Amino acid sequence: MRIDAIILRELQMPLVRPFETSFGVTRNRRILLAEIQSEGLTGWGECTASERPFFSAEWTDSAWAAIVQELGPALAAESPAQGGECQRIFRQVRGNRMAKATLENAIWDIEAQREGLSLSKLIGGVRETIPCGVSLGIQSSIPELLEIIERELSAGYQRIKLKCKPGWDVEVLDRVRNRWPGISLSCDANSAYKLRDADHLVQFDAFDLLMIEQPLWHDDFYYHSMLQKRLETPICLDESIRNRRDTLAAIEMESCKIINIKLGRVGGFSEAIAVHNAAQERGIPVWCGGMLETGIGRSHNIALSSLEDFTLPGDVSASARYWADDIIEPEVVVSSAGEIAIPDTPGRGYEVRTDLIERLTVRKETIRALELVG
Ligand code: OSB
Ligand code: MG
Repeated sequence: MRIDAIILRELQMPLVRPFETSFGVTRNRRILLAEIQSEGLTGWGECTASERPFFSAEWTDSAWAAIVQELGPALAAESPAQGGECQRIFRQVRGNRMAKATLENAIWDIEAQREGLSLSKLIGGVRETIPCGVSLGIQSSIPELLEIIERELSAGYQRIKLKCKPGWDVEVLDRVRNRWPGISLSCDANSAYKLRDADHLVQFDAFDLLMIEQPLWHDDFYYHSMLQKRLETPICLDESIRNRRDTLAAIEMESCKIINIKLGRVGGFSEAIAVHNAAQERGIPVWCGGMLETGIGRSHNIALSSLEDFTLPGDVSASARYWADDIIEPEVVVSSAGEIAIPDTPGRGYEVRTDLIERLTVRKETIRALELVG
């Protein structure tokens, strides 16, 4: 498969509402999109790096540089027949997994189109719909949060995840659990606590949570294993899991009982599938996380969520929760049963609104295959 061009764009897109986590507030997204042209087909990938290096060391500008200077030229010099070849092509570049995933996922999109398969079918997906949850940012007051939860539950979402941090945790969870005794509820600390907060975190056990996500350090397994011994509530790891080996380490050490898989965080579909398989073989359920993606990243997340071990509702939700105008057509919608139907047309299954993308683009660079002399 000859790579004819890799076009990297940066789009600026305001979120419909700010999203606050324990590490800060996001109001405007800077989205990197890779458009890869190959023998008449076009594949799209989205970079899930955030605007600042707070969730991970990668951020928008580091990913841009990694793609333009290293990964794009390396890919353009090869003719990968499959998304599964990208790891070999990128192996000299350490880390930069979100940048790698941007390109690799676009190659998987092309491969699916060439095979006439939906991306879900290409990767071995077994579902026709995926169960959806929502991730709710930190709000300025508990009544405001309760109102938002009310709205999301009536829209059909199957699980509510609350961002938490010291000062926005026990009281919030208590109020929510009291108001809705039966709902599926979880929380995500994004590393806001230390092991010395274990006595405090034990209080979370009173709220019958599905899980607590990444309570401790972003790069830790050992302290999470010590904390898990003290908690009834299952720990889910997000930030810590970079690849299949991390998955094995975390499971072996009993650092978690559930894993959140994010395509960007693990470096693309190949590694995401490997993480999924490793967890499934060991009886650990997984779910698909989100990084405030546009419809392009969202469509990749939908395909990934069709794998068998994605048994828990993910953070993959409707386009309209994030964007006034999403860049795909149709936009992602969630049924009143809280499900997204997996498209069965070749590739990602959503058209790309190229006119809108062009209007939102603030930076663009074309990376071509090197001309071979002679
Ligand atoms: O930890 O899951 C996270 C958003 C940005 C960075 C980290 C996380 C999140 C979310 C949002 O929880 C999930 C989504 O709705 O896209
Ligand atoms: Mg998380």
